[in-house]
Amino acid sequence: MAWGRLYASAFEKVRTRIREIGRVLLAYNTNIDAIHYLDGKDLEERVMRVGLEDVLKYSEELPERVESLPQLLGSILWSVKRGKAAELFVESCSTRFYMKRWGWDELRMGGQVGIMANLLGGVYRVPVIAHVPQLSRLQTGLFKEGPIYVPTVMDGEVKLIHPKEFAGEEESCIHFIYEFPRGFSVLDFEAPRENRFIGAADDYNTTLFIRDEFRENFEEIAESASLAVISGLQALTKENYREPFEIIGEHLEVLNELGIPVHLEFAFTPDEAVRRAILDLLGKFWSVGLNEVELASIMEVMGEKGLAQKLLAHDPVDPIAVTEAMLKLAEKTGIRRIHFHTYGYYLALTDYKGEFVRDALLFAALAAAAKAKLGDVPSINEIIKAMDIPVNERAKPVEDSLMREYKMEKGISEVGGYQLSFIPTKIVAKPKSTVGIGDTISSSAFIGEFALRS
Ligand code: 8BR
Ligand code: 8BR
Ligand code: GLC
Repeated sequence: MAWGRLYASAFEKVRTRIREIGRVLLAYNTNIDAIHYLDGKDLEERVMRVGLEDVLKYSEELPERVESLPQLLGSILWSVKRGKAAELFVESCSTRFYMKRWGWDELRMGGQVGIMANLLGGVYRVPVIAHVPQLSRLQTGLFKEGPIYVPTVMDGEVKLIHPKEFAGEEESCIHFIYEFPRGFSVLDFEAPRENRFIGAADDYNTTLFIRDEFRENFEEIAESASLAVISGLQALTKENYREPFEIIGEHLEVLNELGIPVHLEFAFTPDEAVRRAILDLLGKFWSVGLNEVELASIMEVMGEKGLAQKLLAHDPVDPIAVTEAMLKLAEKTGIRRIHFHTYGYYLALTDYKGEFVRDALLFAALAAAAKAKLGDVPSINEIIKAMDIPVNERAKPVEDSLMREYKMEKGISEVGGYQLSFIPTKIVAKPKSTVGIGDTISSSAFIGEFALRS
């Protein structure tokens, strides 16, 4: 398959049309990511000072939340040991203070909304309205220039302003991101792949706090949008999810009445009750974006344990199992588009047809490669440069298997009345960091698709 040519033409098509899609509404989670690239010797010394035995306990099993230093350091080791991501709420003030003093190498825009706002508004120049739970100086300073707006109420009227123009001074919601490369070693552990542990010193996004301006004027704010992306449900628990879910349900009703397609960015949601509640809500979304761990976690609450296991059994993930799972999810919920991404390839299942679905995935893979390489997507030019990264060889057997099973041609086939679109991605050999690549992929593909429809 001549993927190089398809990549080049998809990019050109999306680029020339991307500004025509109108405004995108982004809600709800925005925070500050304080990125700390771990140093093995430093981490080891800290573990010893806090007490090896206490720390190791948590490297075996994650605590539910971080309330002490052994829990913080143990959770970091849990991630390193497995090469897996994890994110926990940090409750204790003294641990938050410890993380602050430990420091960071870089402050970056964080949260699905923040990352997407900077990418869509700051790079693609697509106007966005973002929900930012707390507008501190530090937070507003991380927004790029461009058509990025937050609603504010002045003299009883809703006004859209760039976050940097926000006059107040609110709290900083800081997520400490402890990143490590593949092969990173500490004590007896060696990381099988690059990843991160996130400690969230944040009382707003973690409970899905929604600002008054948004709650009281949602209809008016939504009316000016043509697309919406919702995210930030992942940190809720069975104790606190009911109230925010009621508001989200109301917001979805407004968006659906206005005919605005809504994408849900599904991040890893440890609480099963919350996952079930999300599943019940999925039918109100046009589209959902997720990775293999997230798809498996949904299959589990749907009672599809065997399929869930299959999704986690192979590397690269078996695309036939993924397709089966996507079909089950689409049929159960009625959602129109499911976008699956994993290391090496993406799949999209849609109840509509056309090459534009695949082309939007290709565009997204270029943006993802730029994000992996630099940690941020600074400009469209950096996305063009990603064209030079070769298409990933690991995806070849995946493509062969889809061609055999579903007679796929040029990345497109028909399965059970749906269109299945596939692309092999570009993989950056030494990524700068791992956080936020998923958001870059999902938002680029979703809005890219609508750019190509317009
Ligand atoms: P990646 O490592 O491929 O990014 O996949 C997400 C992983 O995050 C899953 O394997 C899941 O185990 C882990 N994870 C996250 Br995120 N938060 C977690 C949590 N609070 N508890 C357990 N695992 C978590
Ligand atoms: P999640 O955090 O939602 O799992 O998204 C991460 C996605 O980033 C993966 O599914 C994979 O497609 C992509 N990715 C990763 Br991880 N490392 C990458 C790399 N080095 N180059 C390009 N894409 C990468
Ligand atoms: C989660 C984290 C946030 C990070 C984002 C990246 O929302 O809480 O810190 O920036 O994921 O995807």
